[in-house]
Amino acid sequence: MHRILLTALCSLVLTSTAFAEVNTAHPLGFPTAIGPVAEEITLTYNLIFWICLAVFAVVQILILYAIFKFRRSKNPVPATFSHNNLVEVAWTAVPVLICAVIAWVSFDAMKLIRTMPEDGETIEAIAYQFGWEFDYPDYNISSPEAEKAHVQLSSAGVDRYVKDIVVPVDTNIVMHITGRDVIHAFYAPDLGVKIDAIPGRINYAWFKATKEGDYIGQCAELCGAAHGEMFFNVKVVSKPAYKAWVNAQRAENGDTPVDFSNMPSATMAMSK
Ligand SMILES: [Cu+2]
Repeated sequence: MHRILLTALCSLVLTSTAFAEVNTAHPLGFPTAIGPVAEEITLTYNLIFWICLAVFAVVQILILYAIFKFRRSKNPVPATFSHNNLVEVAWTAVPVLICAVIAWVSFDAMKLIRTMPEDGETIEAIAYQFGWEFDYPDYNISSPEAEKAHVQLSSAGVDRYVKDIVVPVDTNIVMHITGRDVIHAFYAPDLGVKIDAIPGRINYAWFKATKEGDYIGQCAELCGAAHGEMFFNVKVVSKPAYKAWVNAQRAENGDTPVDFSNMPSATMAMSK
């Protein structure tokens, strides 16, 4: 018993110091949701969490009540009944109802997450051992190689070069995700995206970042020795900054600048 308590205490101390050291960790709940997909996931999670908590509280109260009310000292003769129709119907109907609500909310969220928007930007993510390639097929450009470690990661003790996926704010981004060698996973927690990158098939995911900033992502499928270093950064910039970035990248490749005012709506909804 002592040993169990000691182990529990040690792990508690260790986890709390770990949280204190790595300020990117979120000890209570999910990271702040950025955009509709992440918000929907967080809402669904929180709803289920509060239902679980309510069920836990009701069951514990009933147990304590029964222990007290039906204690042997006050009830020397055991009760003789074995059924109670009302209680049995209630403990069947209430869980069925709870499950129905959870199913409804979950499928609703799934519909939003799995339905790719028709407008917006398309970006291809190709995972490999051990890094990422991000291509913009509509502009014939790729994310350039990173030249320095990302500040959010280096502050957490990870000295690793990280590629940026540059995306415009308030725009639907449709990701086409695949792998080159083994199975990886594209995971950007703040944006609510997590999907496997599988060689030989393309998986789809979308997000819409509603706030400019840097959002660290990483591979979330054990893929080999340096799996833990497969970070990337989703860099959300203003629409004008994004357009300038696209054209600067194209200029480096020797391509003509894109005239964004003439883009077909299926490719680019940014002028709206
Ligand atoms: Cu990996």
